[in-house]
Amino acid sequence: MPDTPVHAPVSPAMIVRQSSPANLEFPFHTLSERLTPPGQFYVRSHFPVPELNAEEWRLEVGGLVGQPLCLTLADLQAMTPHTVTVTLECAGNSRSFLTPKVAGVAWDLGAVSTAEWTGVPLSAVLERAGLQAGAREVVLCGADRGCLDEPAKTPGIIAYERSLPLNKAQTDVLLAYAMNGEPLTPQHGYPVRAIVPGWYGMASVKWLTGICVTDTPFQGFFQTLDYSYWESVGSLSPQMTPLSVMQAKAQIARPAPGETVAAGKPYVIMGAAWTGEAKIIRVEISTDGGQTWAEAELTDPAEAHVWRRWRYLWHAPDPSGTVTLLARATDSSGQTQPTKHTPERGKYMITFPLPIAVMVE
Ligand SMILES: Nc1nc2c(c(=O)[nH]1)N[C@H]1C(S)=C(S)[C@@H](COP(=O)(O)O)O[C@H]1N2
Ligand SMILES: [Mo]
Repeated sequence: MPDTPVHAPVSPAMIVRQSSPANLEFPFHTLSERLTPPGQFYVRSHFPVPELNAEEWRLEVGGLVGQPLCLTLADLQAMTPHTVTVTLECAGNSRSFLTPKVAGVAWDLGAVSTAEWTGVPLSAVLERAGLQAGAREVVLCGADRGCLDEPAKTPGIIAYERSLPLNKAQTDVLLAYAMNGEPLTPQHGYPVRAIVPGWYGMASVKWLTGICVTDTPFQGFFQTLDYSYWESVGSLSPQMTPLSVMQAKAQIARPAPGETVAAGKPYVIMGAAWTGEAKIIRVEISTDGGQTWAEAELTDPAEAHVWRRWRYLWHAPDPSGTVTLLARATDSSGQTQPTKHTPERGKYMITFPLPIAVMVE
């Protein structure tokens, strides 16, 4: 690629969507390194940060296990550590692009971030506890609790809880106590959180204090009334299904929406693309509203569960005017982005190519 200046990040400040509880957005137009800079990883919380300290913290493992466990942080840290790089995206990321407007935090592009997580595989803890016959799901319980009026009303005070099917729980889920080599910060789940690679962020339960193995599908608030969608299955009407695996998606970081770009000059459009359990294999750019697409260059290696940054050398048109840029990702399972957001997805899984309108002057 010729020596074209890559437009530098401008404002590193987090975008405050809600101050209490904290809902903070990574300013996606500042995307630079593969790992989101410390303090810039988006924050999504439903309730206030629970007060936990490492000495008194315990992880209770129960339900359909051979031997219930009560683990300390030292117990976890004595087990073989694993480190993985994982991109988390909130299922409501890019919600501000939906028309008409829908309920929920109005995220732009920045409810997605990447970090290196260190901890103990959930499978190792389940193995230590042993599973009883009939074990089917693993419910992860957070220590945070409260009441909500939106998007639906909770039955009084509830905790943040979410379940995983046993096969996912036994595959690659991490009980993380460190983020980018440092202890978790309070906002990101100190002292221990789950990291569920390839799944939307809601599965990665923060402030983890309980693990319960069950033989029935979990039907808690954040599994049914919230963080679920209408899945079309066969000839029946759509069925309410908990959100799980991330869908393929590319986002443009630069130019930012509304940015002014020099007419007739080269500009390096750049961004990142991610998906669920497959690998990103292609990113395409359209500068004519989706009529034609050209392939972008992927600048990170193909790895599961982590975004790949990409760039595309664009020759901005002359004369001036407004141009709408689109990006579209395809993954190794053959999945590409849908052209439109469907009602079945409601206010989640917003993966149609997001229109980024820029001024060419
Ligand atoms: N205990 C608990 N875990 C939680 C949440 C929460 O509110 N409470 N929010 C979930 C959602 S919706 C997302 S997108 C991710 C966000 O993780 P982060 O704040 O570290 O970015 O945490 C998930 N885990
Ligand atoms: Mo989320």
